Amino acid sequence: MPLNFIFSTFVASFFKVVMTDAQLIVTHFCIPEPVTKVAALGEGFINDTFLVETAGSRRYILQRKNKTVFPNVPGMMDNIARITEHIRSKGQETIQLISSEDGKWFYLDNEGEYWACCLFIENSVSYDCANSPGLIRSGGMGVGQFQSLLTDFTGTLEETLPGFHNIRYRFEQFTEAVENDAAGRLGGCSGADCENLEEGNAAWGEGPAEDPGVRELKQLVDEVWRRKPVMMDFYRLIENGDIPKRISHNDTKLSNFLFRKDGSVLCAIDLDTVMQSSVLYDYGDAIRSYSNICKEDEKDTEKVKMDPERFTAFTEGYLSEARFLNETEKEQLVFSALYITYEQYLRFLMDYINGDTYYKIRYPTHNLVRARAQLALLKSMEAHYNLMQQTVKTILTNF
Ligand code: GN1
Ligand code: MG
Repeated sequence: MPLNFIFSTFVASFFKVVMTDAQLIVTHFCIPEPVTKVAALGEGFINDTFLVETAGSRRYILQRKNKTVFPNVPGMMDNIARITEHIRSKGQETIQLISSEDGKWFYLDNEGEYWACCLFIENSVSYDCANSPGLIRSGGMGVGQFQSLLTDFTGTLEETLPGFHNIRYRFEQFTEAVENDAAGRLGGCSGADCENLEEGNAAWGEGPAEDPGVRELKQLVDEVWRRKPVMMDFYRLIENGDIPKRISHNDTKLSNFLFRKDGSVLCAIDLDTVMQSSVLYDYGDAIRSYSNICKEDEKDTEKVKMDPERFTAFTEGYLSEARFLNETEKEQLVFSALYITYEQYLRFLMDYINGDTYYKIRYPTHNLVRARAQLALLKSMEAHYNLMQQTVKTILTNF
């Protein structure tokens, strides 16, 4: 039986089980209208999402939160409740959580799984690919507005995902992944000496004649090490406080924002990762997502490009709203895009080496394909670095 067939049959039966659960779970939330339908929604990489239809006019979103990824779901839900309340108090649209029957922002089922529910925001559109400059500019405004609305939030937020964008921590995880080679994808016993890197190359141990897949994977690992010094230089600015900690979203890809039908931005969704960290992570992640002319998992890496026009449109929108940045933040905007694209490259590659334990995948080499595409995007950003810097300078001077 072909491997892809076995794999998709497994994915389909997995969703059937979660689906049946979802129909029962939804009854534990305070939804006043009778529920008529629960159906799987979207392509989140982490949580399982469902659209709940009712006999009334309102619809709801039900999510099973991934407790392997999020170690403290109650703390995370508390963060979301507080920040959405803050945003709503300013008259702005945001997610409206629905409480469980026992008055909590989550429901813990008998299997120990956490679920959360919120109102579906009607008359909204979401996108996976940004094609018009107007939409991209609106997206930039959306990220800037979200951050601006929270600059005066005074409480302390739970660190939902400790070390999420901390590259020092990611290097530790990556070293461990390469040395363990848990799925045998680096040749069974990687033999790599990651602690004593020379010129960015892991001293790969002698192994049997390599197949091309293993050889490519080792080259991809070396692409990570080669850039380690510059990534650490950026991260030190965060550690020493030159880049301050502010409340940020931390997962600002295009599909995590809703738009109105006229193209203007409505609000940020997927607030799981909102924490006190750097706003540059948001800007950088959004550039990674909006400026790429291809999908995140494009197979043909020749096609993957950072588009300078999209970069300009997003940056104009963002800077028109994010008026609170200090000088170091402004200077580091462009590098933050390279940093987050690199981090995402490292994370996809690491998950492939680990045997796909973190991101959901649709086919066996999905994480490898994603990693290759992110590396291609990073190289395109490196090639356009001076142009991007010039663009930011010009936009800032014109304000
Ligand atoms: C995940 O949750 P979702 O699908 O919006 C991931 C992000 C990655 C993104 C890549 C908690 O985002 O960090 O950038 O996939 N979220 C988490 O598409 O790891
Ligand atoms: Mg998410």
